[in-house]
Amino acid sequence: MSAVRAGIPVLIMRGGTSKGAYFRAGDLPADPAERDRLLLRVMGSPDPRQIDGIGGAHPLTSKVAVLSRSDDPEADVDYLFLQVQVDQPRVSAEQPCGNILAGVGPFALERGLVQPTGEVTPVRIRMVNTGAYAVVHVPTPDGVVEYAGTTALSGVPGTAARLVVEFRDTAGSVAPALLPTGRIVDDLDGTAATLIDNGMPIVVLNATDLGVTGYESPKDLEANEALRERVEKLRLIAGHLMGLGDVAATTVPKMCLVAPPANGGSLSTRMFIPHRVHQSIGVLAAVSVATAAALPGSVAAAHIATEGPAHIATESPAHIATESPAHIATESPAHIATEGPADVAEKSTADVVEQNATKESHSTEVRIEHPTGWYDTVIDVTVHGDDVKVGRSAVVSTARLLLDGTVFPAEYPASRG
Ligand code: NQM
Repeated sequence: MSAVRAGIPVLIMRGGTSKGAYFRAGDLPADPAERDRLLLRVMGSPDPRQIDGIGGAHPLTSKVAVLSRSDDPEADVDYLFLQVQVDQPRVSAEQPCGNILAGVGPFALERGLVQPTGEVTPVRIRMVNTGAYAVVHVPTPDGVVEYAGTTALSGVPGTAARLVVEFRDTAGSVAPALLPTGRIVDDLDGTAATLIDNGMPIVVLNATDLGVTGYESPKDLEANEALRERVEKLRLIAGHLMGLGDVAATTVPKMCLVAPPANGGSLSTRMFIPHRVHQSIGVLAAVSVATAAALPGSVAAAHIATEGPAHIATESPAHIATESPAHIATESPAHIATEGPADVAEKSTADVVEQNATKESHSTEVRIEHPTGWYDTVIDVTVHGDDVKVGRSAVVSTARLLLDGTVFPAEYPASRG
C-alpha cells in the first residue's frame, strides 16, 4: 500500500491583465466555507508574500475561477469568481472579474466543458457573482485552443490570440442599479462623484479634486498616505449611498480617479481596487467608467467634453474587429466591425455622446487610458434626459495557459491506496 497525495487539478492562466488559478467546481469542496479555507491554503493567504501558496502577492494575481457546466439554457458554463485576499484570511465572491473571465473560454474548452465548433468557438458564460452573461469568442483552428496571436494588450508583454469578450445584463451587477442613487453626480463629503455600476461598482472622482493630477504612477499614489485616507473615506460614504452597506472589508466599490486624456484616448484613469492601485484597469471596471463617460454631466464626461478629439485610433492593437456572428448594435455607427478599423475613427467620442444625449441609442467607443497604456471598450448607451439605458458592451482581451497541474494544499490529508 503506498501513500497517494490528495491533490487538486488546476490550470493556471493569465486572463487579460490578471493571473489566476482555474478549477472545475467538482474538484473543490461543495461547501463554500470549506472551499474558501482550502483556497486560502492553495494561494498562501494570509501573507503579504503568499510564500506558502501559488498566489502572486498582489490582488491581480490572487484570483480564482470556479467553473461548471451550466443548467441555464442561455449559458454553456457557470463561472464563479473568487478574490483571495492577499494579507487577510478572506475569500470574497462579491465582485466579478472581467480579466479572469477571458481565460474562462479557453478553460471550458481545455477541460471539455464545451466542444470546439469551428475556427472560433463562442463560449457562453453565466457570471454567477452578478447574474450577468458574457460570450468569449475563442479561436479554435484545428479544434484546439489557439493561444498564439498578434493582439497586444497594454500591460501584458508580447502578443497573443485575440479573444472578443461581449457582455450583457451588466447594469446594476452588484449595486441595485446602473446609477444606484438615481443621480449622475453625487456629493461625497464635498467632492463630486459619479456612482455607477455597469459590471463593476465604481466611484468616479476628479483627480484634481483630491489634490493629484491623475497621471501619477500607481507606486506614487500608493505612497500618498493622505490621498489613500481620503479615497477610503469617500469609498465608505459611497458604499452606503450605492446600497452596498458597510464596505470596509469588501473589494467594491473601486475608486477611479479621472483626468483629461494625455495620450490621444478618451479619458485618463487611475483605479484604486480599492486599496492597491491597478497597473492598468479591470475589464468590467473599464466598461463602467466608459459608461460614465458616455453620460452627459457625469464626472467622467466632463473631461471628454472639454478635451481634444479623443477618438479611437484605427491602428489600435486592441481594436474590436471580429468574425463573430454576435456583433453589437448593428444599427449603430460604431458597431463592432467585421473588417479592420472601427468606423468611428472620424467621429469623436464627444460627438457620439452628444448624439446620445439627444437621439436614439448608439454604440460608443471609449478608449480608457491607464498607467500602462489604454483599454478600448464599446458600449451601447441610450440617454433620454434622466432615463439611461445600457445594452451590450464588448472588449478585446487575450489569455494564456501557463500551467496544467495538480496543487497540494498542505493540510489536505494523504489517502492510502
Ligand atoms: O474590472 C481588478 C482586474 C480587476 C477586476 C480589480 C476586473 C474587472 O483587473 O473586470 O477584471 O478591480 O480588482 O482583473
